[in-house]
Amino acid sequence: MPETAVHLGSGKVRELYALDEERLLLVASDRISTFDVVLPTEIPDKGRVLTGLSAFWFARTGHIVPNHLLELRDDGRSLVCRRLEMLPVEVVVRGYLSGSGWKDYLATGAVCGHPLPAGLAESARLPAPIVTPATKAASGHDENIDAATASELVGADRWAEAERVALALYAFASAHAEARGIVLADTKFELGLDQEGTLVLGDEALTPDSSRFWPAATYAPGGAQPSYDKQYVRDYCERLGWDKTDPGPEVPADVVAGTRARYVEAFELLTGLAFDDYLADPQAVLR
Ligand code: Q0Z
Repeated sequence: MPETAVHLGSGKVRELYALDEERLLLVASDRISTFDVVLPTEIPDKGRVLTGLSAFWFARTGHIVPNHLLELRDDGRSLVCRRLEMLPVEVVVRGYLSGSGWKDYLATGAVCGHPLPAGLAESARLPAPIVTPATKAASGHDENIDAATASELVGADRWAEAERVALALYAFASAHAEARGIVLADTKFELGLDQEGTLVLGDEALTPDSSRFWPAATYAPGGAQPSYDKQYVRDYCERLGWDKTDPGPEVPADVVAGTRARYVEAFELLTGLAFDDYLADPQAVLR
């Protein structure tokens, strides 16, 4: 009997379906967003790269926290997942000073209530990684909150557990990435509870869409860092002089090819697997 999937929602670049009461299907498209706008041009296999990377990390971090992965489908772009009760707080771990963290630091000398030494440069490595919770605001954008607010939202003990798990995941993944030439500057985890009330890692994890990946070879604090994956697209958009409002521009074939190559390179460096081998047999990433 074929399964019927009920569409539950769309993210900017992903689709979510219900398979039954207990199982969801997460499908990663080849859509790409930049400056918060989804572009009309797709990056071939981008969804497979992100799905393969998520599955790779889920298969290797079960000793830190259980996760929602039940099955990686043979299309290489969809994950069958356990349905969780997601926490209303996103758990961001930052090892470097970038994005909203850098803005917060400039304004207050702290990031989401974590006091930091004076005189840090943009993109500087932090003395130690910090957890900065966020909530999905009504605008759809993430809104940074402090730890006290996160504790109120999920309970102090649960928040302490989420922080501990997120820091352990970041320590594991950032060491793996840095040894392979990729700086994992920061990353966002989405955690949920299973039917027994156990904390479980959900959504996508440690992908370039949920993280900042920087090339280690050119890392230089003192300014913004190029993105490992999206820099060609961003540079093209800047050269065009697009005003960064919807709709975004079509992207030419050479920029698409260069961007696809960067996604594939990140996949191959992090997994140690040839991307063609993933396409031929996605399950290879789980072994
Ligand atoms: C993930 C999202 C997407 C739109 C809900 N295991 C889970 N249990 C319950 N809920 C979720 C998950 Cl992963 C869940 N999202 C984010 C993903 C499209 C929104 F592909 N929303």
